[in-house]
Amino acid sequence: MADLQAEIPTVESLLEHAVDAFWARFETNPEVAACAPGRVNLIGEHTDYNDGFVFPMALPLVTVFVGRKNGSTQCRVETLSQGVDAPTYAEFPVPSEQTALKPGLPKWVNYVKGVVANYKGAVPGFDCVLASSVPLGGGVSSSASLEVGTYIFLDQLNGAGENGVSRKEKALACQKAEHVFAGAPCGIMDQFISIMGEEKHALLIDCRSLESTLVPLEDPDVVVLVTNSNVKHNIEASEYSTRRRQCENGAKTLGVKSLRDANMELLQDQKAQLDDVTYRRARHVIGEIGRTEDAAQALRDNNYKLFGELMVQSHNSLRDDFEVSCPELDQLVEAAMEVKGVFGSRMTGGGFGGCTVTLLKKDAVPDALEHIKNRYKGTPTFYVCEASGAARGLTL
Ligand code: GAF
Repeated sequence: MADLQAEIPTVESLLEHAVDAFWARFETNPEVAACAPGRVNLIGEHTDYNDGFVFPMALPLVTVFVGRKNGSTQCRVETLSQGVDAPTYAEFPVPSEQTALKPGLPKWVNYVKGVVANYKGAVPGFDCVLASSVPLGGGVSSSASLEVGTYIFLDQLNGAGENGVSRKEKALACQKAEHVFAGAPCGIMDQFISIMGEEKHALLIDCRSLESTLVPLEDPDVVVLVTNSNVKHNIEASEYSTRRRQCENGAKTLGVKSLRDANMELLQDQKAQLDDVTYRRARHVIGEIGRTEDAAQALRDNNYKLFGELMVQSHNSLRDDFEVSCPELDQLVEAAMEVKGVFGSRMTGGGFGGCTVTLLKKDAVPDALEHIKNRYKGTPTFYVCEASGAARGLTL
């Protein structure tokens, strides 16, 4: 049933909305525009901060920026996103030796401010309006799309081009912004895919070397379904830091730099040295890194059956060993797996709410949506997504 799918606004319609709001707020027209996508991770969860592999794709859900230099030393930003903390308009000074930027309120502007503070180049005073179709708190990287979009918007203000700074460096600057200005000790996956993704491809990222490989994802008979549980349990932030610490402790006890350097043999050998929780955290990460490489190969081989099996193994491991799932995500995955034509399904992102990702035959979509909607106790939102393009400047 096609109408169960959420409509994904086009970049053009978001742009139009932002331009109208810019005029209403600043009584002039914007001169530059940029956008950056959210992402869905197909497999490879909680592996990025363990130097492992991840396998995300960029989504057609994006954050759009329009604006212009304002000739002052102030950055003035309005968001059109629903559900952010008030006020939706904020100002802060261009950073200088005298004025270092600090995080504050409203929270949403910290992502913009953090990137301004970490931008590799001169930041002019600017006026800006942003509009987003990436669901907030949905586990599909609304924050990374905000950060990366800010970076590319600043590039556009400065006359576009790469400005001698590589896309990887930009991703790292955005990750730092999130660490320092949002207090979230995230890995590199979300910023990296937002700035490096490509249409019709998933991206296998080695989070140690930051080398990445594009893998085609364009079979007309197979689709990626993102299902938002529309719940967010607020233990996520503290649990994320706890998981990072547990992984670091596990690696230390195993005598390796990071869990990327461990394997199942070493883990079994050293089992007696680890408490049960650390053992299970390490087992998830070691298994998940292997599954991610295998899944990328399965996709290259068009072996969707194997890919789907790896997705389910990933979900079970995140649920039982890493303990970052929740009843809502488990229910969505179980319901999806009951539908004929579904290859695999799993939670995606940090966990404790947000979205699941499901790989299925295109002609199974109507049954899948109907069945999941009926089985899920909450209200899901469905997005049938194609792998989409990276952050970029837009023409007004
Ligand atoms: C969040 C983080 F931001 C990512 O870096 C990653 O660790 C993910 O959770 C879990 O795989 O999205």
